[in-house]
Amino acid sequence: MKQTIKNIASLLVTCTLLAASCGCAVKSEPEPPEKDLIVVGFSQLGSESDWRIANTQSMLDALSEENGFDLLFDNAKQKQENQFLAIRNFIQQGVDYIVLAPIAETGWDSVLQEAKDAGLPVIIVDRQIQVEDESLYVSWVGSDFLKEGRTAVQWLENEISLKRMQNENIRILHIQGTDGATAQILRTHALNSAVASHPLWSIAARLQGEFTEACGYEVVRDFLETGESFNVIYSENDNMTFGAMQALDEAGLTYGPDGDIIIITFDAVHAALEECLAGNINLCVECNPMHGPRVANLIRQLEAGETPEKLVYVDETWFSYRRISETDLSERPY
Ligand code: GZL
Ligand code: ZN
Repeated sequence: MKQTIKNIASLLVTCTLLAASCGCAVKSEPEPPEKDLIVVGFSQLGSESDWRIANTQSMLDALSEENGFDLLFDNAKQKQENQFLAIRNFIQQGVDYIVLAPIAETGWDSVLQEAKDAGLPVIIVDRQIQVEDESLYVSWVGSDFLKEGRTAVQWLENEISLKRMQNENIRILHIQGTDGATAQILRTHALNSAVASHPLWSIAARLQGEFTEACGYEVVRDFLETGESFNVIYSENDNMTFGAMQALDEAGLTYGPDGDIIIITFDAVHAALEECLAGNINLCVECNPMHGPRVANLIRQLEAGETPEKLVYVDETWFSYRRISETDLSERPY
């Protein structure tokens, strides 16, 4: 028995020496192969608003490595040509999917044809695109912007009767977002339809606020110098509203439930809900930026060979000064 043990021991020593000498030292077991991540190229249009920041965060959180994704992110800084560049880059890099948050509805046919020729599925988020060939994108995830606008004008109609203003002229200062963005097109359409069907409603002016606070401030400040009268602001996003409020303050004009001017705003980001709760904004219409989970699910459906819905609408609500509460703020993810 002893001899056997001695033989085994000397054999082990020999093996180890041999392995070490031929340089192929005995390693631990081989690393498991890198789990194959789904490579996604995401072209985000910019970082112009609180809404956009929340939208980007939602996408980064959902398309994370622990969720099985390798995300290539590009911020186009509000320039469509930068989105074209990003998409061509993603094609070159051989991503598995392209996700696009388009700055405007038009101009996408040729670059998305290149993605299609490369066999790359494209998912659109937020604003919509108008293309000749609808097969250039697999799915769109976003808001029903027309419903958002209709929510706002129906609320205004009701508020006017609650305030016994039915026989007063309603002069609306309309602050528009980026021209050609679906959010701008449809929130504007809802307002125009309402003005056309209410004889005492009119547009005092249409200002181009680009969905930014700085621009919102400048165009309202310049408008106030004209002395034109108005008693409602219909602002197509919260950041332009914040800029408008600063211009109103500087001009000594009052707004909100106890002021002379009714303020209606879109997005319902946290800071806007705080202003609504504080009695400075009358109505916040929600535009839900949390597209990340839906996009991740769409990609998983495609990975599983399923055909997802072409249009996936997110759920949205609204908050007025009459019904907003502290809990509304504490419960919200953005
Ligand atoms: C709406 C989105 C708009 C937001 C703005 O879905 O496209 O763009 O309302 C953002 O805040 O800039
Ligand atoms: Zn009506």
